[in-house]
Parts: sequence; C-alpha cells; structure tokens
Amino acid sequence: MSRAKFVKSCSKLSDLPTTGLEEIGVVGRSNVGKSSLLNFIFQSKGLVKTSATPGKTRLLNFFEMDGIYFVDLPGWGYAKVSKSLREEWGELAEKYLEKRETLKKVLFLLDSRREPKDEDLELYQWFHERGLEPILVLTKTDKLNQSERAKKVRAIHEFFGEEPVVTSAVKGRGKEHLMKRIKGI
Ligand SMILES: Nc1nc2c(ncn2[C@@H]2O[C@H](COP(=O)(O)OP(=O)(O)O)[C@@H](O)[C@H]2O)c(=O)[nH]1
Ligand SMILES: [Mg+2]
Repeated sequence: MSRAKFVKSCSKLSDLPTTGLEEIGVVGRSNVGKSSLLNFIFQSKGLVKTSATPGKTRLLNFFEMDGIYFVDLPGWGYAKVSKSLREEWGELAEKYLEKRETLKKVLFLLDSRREPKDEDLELYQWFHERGLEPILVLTKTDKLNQSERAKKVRAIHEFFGEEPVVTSAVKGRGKEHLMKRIKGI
C-alpha cells in the first residue's frame, strides 16, 4: 500500500484532474464521518481535515492512494426535506456526480446513531441509475454495542436492500472489508 497524498481541491468542474485515474467518491451528511473514514483508510491523522471549515465545505477534495483517487465531497445538511436536498448540497457536487466519467463508485456513509431517511434511499437509487456502484458504509459503530450493531445492520439491509460495511474510525474497524469492496474483490 502506497502512502496517501493530497492531490488538490476543486471549486469548479474545469479544475478536476485529467490524469484519467479511477475515482471513489465519499458522500453523506455533514458530520457523518467522511473525513475521519478517509484518514482511517489512509492511516493518517490529519491528511483530511475533519473540521468543517467554512469555505472548504463546497470543494471537492482529491486524495490519491494506490493509483486510485478518493474524493471527499461536500456533506449535505441535517433535517432538510427531500426537495431541497440537492440544492443544499451544491451544484458542483451534483454535476460532478452526474457527469464525471472516471467516477466509478461512491462510499455512501450512514451514521450508526441515525435512522436512514427516504431521501437517503432516493439518492442511493439515483446512484444505481446513474451506473455508479454505491457502497453503504456504516460509520461510528463504536457507539453501539454488539446487539445494537447487528440490529442496525439488519435494519439498513432491509431499508436499502444491501448490507453495509461496518466501520469505526475510532476503533479501526472495517478497513479490510471496505478495501475489498472498493477494489471489487
Ligand atoms: N465515535 C466516533 N466518532 C467519529 C467516528 N468518525 C468520525 N467521528 C466524529 O464525528 C465528527 C464528524 O467527523 P468528520 O469526519 O469531520 O465528518 P464529515 O463532516 O462527514 O467529514 C467528528 O467529531 C469525529 O471525531 C467514529 O468512527 N467513531
Ligand atoms: Mg469532512
């Protein structure tokens, strides 16, 4: 495994890298644990900034590891109704997700302590329709005990029709499973 490195932050589509490397997008609500999960995957403490710095939130942040780009996308807010979700999220993220040809998969993060909403399911289905392969990732599972965790995994499986990868950036849980899914093995 090579060391992960920061590539660039993009504020518009014309900024996107043109190297043709395949990309994995990381999506989910603000605070779900996107940046922490990336640091965990990269085995780095501070490569990905975990505090939502105003002004940074609308950027697409590119990192590279093992010849794959990982893209930390802007998070969408809490408690927004479905209709405004995409608007809130920002045009850049939406256009990127719609059109980017080198984007192959998205890690769709779900917080262990939250109930998935219909709008999450809509987005998940939209990813499938768009030909992306959404991989459900349950974050912060250190906050649940074993039986709560099993129950949560079942509930998500029922809701989305797919079992999530169980992770904890704090406990260092789930990396191997996640990397297998990312690399398609
Ligand atoms: N207990 C626990 N907290 C986490 C975990 N991952 C992230 N957090 C915390 O959740 C908050 C949001 O994390 P961050 O990675 O910045 O979320 P982002 O907004 O989706 O990028 C921070 O306070 C993190 O310390 C985890 O696996 N376990
Ligand atoms: Mg973040």
